[in-house]
Formats: sequence, C-alpha cells, structure tokens
Amino acid sequence: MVKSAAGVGITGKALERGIAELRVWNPREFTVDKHITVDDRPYGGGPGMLMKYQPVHDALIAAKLDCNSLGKVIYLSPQGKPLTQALLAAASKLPRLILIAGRYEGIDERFIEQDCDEEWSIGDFVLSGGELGALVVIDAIVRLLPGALGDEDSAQQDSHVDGLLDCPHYTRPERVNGVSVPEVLLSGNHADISRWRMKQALGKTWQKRPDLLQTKQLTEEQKSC
Ligand code: 9WO
Repeated sequence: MVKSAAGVGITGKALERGIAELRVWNPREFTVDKHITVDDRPYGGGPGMLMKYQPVHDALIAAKLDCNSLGKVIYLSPQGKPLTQALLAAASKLPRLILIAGRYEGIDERFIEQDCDEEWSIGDFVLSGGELGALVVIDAIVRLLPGALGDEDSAQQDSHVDGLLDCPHYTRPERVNGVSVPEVLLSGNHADISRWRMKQALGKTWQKRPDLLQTKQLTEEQKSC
C-alpha cells in the first residue's frame, strides 16, 4: 500500500530519480510462530486486538540495521503531536525517518515508550491503520527535498509556508460563467500583483482560519496590506 501510493506523481518521480529512497518492512515477516501472529488480546479485556511487541520490535531492528541505525523513529497515531508545515520542513532536513504504521486498536505501549522517538498525528480522526498517516508524511516531506519539484521556488510559495493560507489562483479563459479574472493579475505590474496576493492570503486566513493569525507575527509589509 505504501510503496504503490508513494510510487505515483511527485513522490514517484523523486523516488525514480533517487532524490529520496523508500523501504518497507512487514511485521508479519518477523513473527516466530507457525501462525504468523502479529496481534494479541488486550490485558484488562475489551474488544479488539493489539499489535504484539515482538514482531514490530524485530521489524524495527531490521529497518535500523538497513539504515546504519540512523533515523528518528516516529509512530503515527491520533495521540501524536499535531503535524504542521514547520515540523515537516524540519524533518525534511534529517537524513532518514523510520515511520511506524500500526493496525488493529494500537500497539503495545512499551513499543511506543521504548522504541519510538516521537508520536505524530495528521489530524483529530481515526483511520483503520497508520499507513495513510505515514503516506501523508512521506508526500509532504519528499516534495520539500531539493529537486523534487520542477520549479525550485514552488515549495517556497506554498500555502502554509508563511503561516498563511494560499491566495486565489486563476488560469485561462479570462471569463468563466460570468466571472472575470481580477484586473490586477492582467496588469503586468508585479509589485501590485504581489501586494494583491498578500492581501488575499491575509483575508482568506482571517475568514477561514483566524486561529492561524492568533500566534503569527505579521511583517511590516503584511500589516500594510
Ligand atoms: C481503533 C479502535 C477500535 C475500537 C475502539 C477504539 C479504537 N481505537 C482504534 C485506533 O486508534 N486504532 C489505531 C489505528 C491504532 C494505531 C493505528 N491506527 C491509526 C492511526 N488510526 N489513525 C491513525 C492516525 C495516524 C496519524 N494521524 C491520525 C490518525
């Protein structure tokens, strides 16, 4: 699932070009019993199953051996630290990441405590496994790596890079269902265009995500918009 989803688009191209490398380990291949058991019942009772310590631990040891034990170990779960662009940008500078995707109702707590460095969340919701969380992290980080995007500036111009939402974008034709492209974008005046975009980004953020403005220090240029 992780290999195939990461194999398309920008991440796929980056992997092909050797800008990033992706390896996967299946805990099932590290089981020691004849029934290849990765799950067990929770102590204390209750519904559902948990991932056993030993197979995920041994899979992680194998991953670390392959990486010369470098690399932060990150468990994806709804209990984790909320992911932000800033956190991902910092992580994109590390040489390696080991992402742990759980299944069932979770992993034995001792694995999270003893084997993982951090716990990250992609949002306040529950998935059926951590793989989609890991894929979100992979996608968001790989596109930040030098050379991953065609245009070197595009990652710098992203929505959220500046802590603001993106401004609106328009392409041809000039009119769609009676709505015209804002005049300033046709003016060719790059200073005006830049100011308009900043003002739009500030307005959109104020309307849709006022929480982002609570903590943000605006630049003099932004205040003047
Ligand atoms: C399943 C479940 C079923 C019945 C009652 C409680 C339950 N909790 C869970 C649960 O949290 N399962 C998780 C599934 C176990 C760890 C991997 N899974 C997961 C990761 N779901 N959602 C994520 C996740 C990862 C990153 N950011 C947001 C969500």
